[in-house]
Amino acid sequence: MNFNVEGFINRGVHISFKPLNAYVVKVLINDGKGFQKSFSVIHEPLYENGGEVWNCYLKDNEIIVTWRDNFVVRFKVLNFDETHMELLQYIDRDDRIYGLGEKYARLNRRFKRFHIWNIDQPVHLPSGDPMYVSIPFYIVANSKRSVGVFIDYSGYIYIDTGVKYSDGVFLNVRSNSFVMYLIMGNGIHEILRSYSELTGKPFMPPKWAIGYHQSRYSYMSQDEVLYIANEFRNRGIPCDAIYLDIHHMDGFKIFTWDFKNFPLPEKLINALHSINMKLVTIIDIGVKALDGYEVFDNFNKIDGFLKTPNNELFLGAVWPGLCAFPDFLRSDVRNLWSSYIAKWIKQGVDGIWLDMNEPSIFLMLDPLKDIIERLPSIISGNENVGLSIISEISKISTAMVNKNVGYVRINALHKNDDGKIIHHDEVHNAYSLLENLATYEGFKKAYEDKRAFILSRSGFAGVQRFAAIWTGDNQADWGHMEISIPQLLSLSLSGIPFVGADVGGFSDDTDPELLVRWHQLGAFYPFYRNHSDINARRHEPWIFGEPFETIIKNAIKLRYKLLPYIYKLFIDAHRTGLPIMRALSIEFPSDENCYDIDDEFMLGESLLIAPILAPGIRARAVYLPEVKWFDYWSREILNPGWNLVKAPLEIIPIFIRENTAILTTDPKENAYEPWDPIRIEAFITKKIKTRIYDDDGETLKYQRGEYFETELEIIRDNNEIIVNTEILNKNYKPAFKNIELHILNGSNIENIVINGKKHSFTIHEKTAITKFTLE
Ligand code: MIG
Repeated sequence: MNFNVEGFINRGVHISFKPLNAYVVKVLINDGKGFQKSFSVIHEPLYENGGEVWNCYLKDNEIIVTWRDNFVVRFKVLNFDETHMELLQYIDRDDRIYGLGEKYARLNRRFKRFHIWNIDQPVHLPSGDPMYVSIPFYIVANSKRSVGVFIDYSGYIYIDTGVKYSDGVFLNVRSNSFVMYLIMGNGIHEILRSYSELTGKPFMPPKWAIGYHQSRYSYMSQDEVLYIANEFRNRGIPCDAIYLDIHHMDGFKIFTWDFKNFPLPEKLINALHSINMKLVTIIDIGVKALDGYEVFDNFNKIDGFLKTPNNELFLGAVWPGLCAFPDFLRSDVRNLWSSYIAKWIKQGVDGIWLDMNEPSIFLMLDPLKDIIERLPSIISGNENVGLSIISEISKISTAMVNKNVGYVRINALHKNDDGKIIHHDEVHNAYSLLENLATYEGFKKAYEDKRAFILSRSGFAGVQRFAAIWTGDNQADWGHMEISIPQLLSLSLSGIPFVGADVGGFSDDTDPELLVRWHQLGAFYPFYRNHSDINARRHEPWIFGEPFETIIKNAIKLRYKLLPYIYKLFIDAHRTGLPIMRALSIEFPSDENCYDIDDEFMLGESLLIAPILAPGIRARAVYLPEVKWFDYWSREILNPGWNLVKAPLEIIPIFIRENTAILTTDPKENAYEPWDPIRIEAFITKKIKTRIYDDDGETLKYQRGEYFETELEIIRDNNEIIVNTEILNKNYKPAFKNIELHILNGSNIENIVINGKKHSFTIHEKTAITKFTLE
């Protein structure tokens, strides 16, 4: 076997291979002039062994990698110079491509062109690429093998998945050297596990962060915030957090309060906490460039902002007017930022919402000056002056970039900790990642032992370590609700499990049916938040009255009912990097019918969700893979294949997979009140292995072993159920005392034995129910 090989191909491209373990091989590529170490997101160094499974070599300008003798990856180096490298990866006719983070595209990303470059993209359309989050990681998969490709480069990358070459992935990396990781494994699960070892495991959120959240751009005063929060309690609609958008600030200056409308922030926070409601406030990335504004002055004092090539402050217009941008590449800048975050949350603010962090700059000042200087020539002899000015200006804004443009350069300079000047071009996509890191550190500074909650719009590979991601400014549109599924599935397939889209739609006006259907779908998003734009009608759950309010309330309650199951998925994601929301194809890799399905999805391994995605629809076709499924509403058992399932307005079709169980509880008004009892709802024909997990839901004590975990094995032998439990860890005393076992297909059960003891049970509507406790 060959490893640690290196050599030259294509008249000067230098390649070296370094197998890191049995699943990951590192490929270093440069133009022959030496390797230039750039910013890297690689989190945990992988141990170096297991190279025996790899065979890497160079042949005819090609990079060839085999794994366990059979799986082959082939790349050809097409072109290169000191500014870029072009590669072609050969793929098979039946390959699909998954991943690439947040895109307006379906689950299978093949036959498209994408820009890897973070942009403020409120135009959610196929032509509106790129978007806020770009992840240069994709998985090529067919029924025989899957391979993950991760390019550890934070500058611009162009990826063409089948337009230029229909049997290839064409990559154009705008650098003369970069590192690529090839990840192999038996199936996508294994690949995602290695990817998360490379880029970092997802953070574990506090329990309240996985409840329902209410937001609006903006709740304009503390009275309004309290009114909304109290409405939830008065109406008995569960809710865990309320959000303050930019109007809580004084002139949109970050880390300030507008004391006119929010005169007593501390009182507001206490009042919210007294009704078990958390507060999340927005923080934009730009700092108003204003002498005398403390935040600006303090970053300036450490020379902590991005500079122009002339070594002046790099300035751009955002909400507060002209802003400067912290240089998060530097640890002293991150340190100052995290101190501000710490001070801010010490007031009692529970979570931080990071917006505009691509960074979004409406107009960049230097290029604007340049346009103004060139105006005479732009105008002279021009028939449509307005249009040509607008077209010039569109090039100096980092918002709303069209796919044909794809890339807007921010001509600014960073300095790293070694004092080296680094152009923003090289680290653009990592800018928000580093802001997230600094914000996360702020939480640690404020409360050493408390879990952080950050919601971020922009991100890069590795952002899962710090934040949840939402998909930005969607619209109150059925199509946008539908596309949210492949968007979130793809983020999940890119290592980021804690994801959601604005429920109800951000901009434009929602309607009752859309709001209902979106709440039903959102109940299964890992991140569940209702948010709306300043110009859109408001859409809190009660806004359209009955019957919609009750239906929405029930959707939210369904979420709270499922919290023990969802929380277990979060700890699994935290431990292993596995997604919470999963494409059917990763749960059923050998069922080819699933490959492109993205209007259904799995939540964990047990639940299949088939949302209603158009108005007036009261039934839908649902594809059920491979096994039998238990219809949660009709309580019937369905066969695999295509089924027509009823879906009146009150119902979102959901199904429990054969030989799995979900964990439920009685919904409370918030997510962290004790879950008691815990119900194991099992659809069993043979055998189930499952776990119950709990911890205090807010501290990091679980990292020191203070959690509760039990493994359960449930075996069915015709009319008999045998349960064996094994306590794996009980260093935390869970709140629940009672466990209920519900055998959903239990009409003929005659005997239930738990840990060797016979238990009495009742049968209610085909479900056999018994109670037990764990000692
Ligand atoms: O350009 O802060 O995506 O959620 O409400 C608009 C105002 C700026 C964009 C975010 C949106 C937020 C809004 N922000």
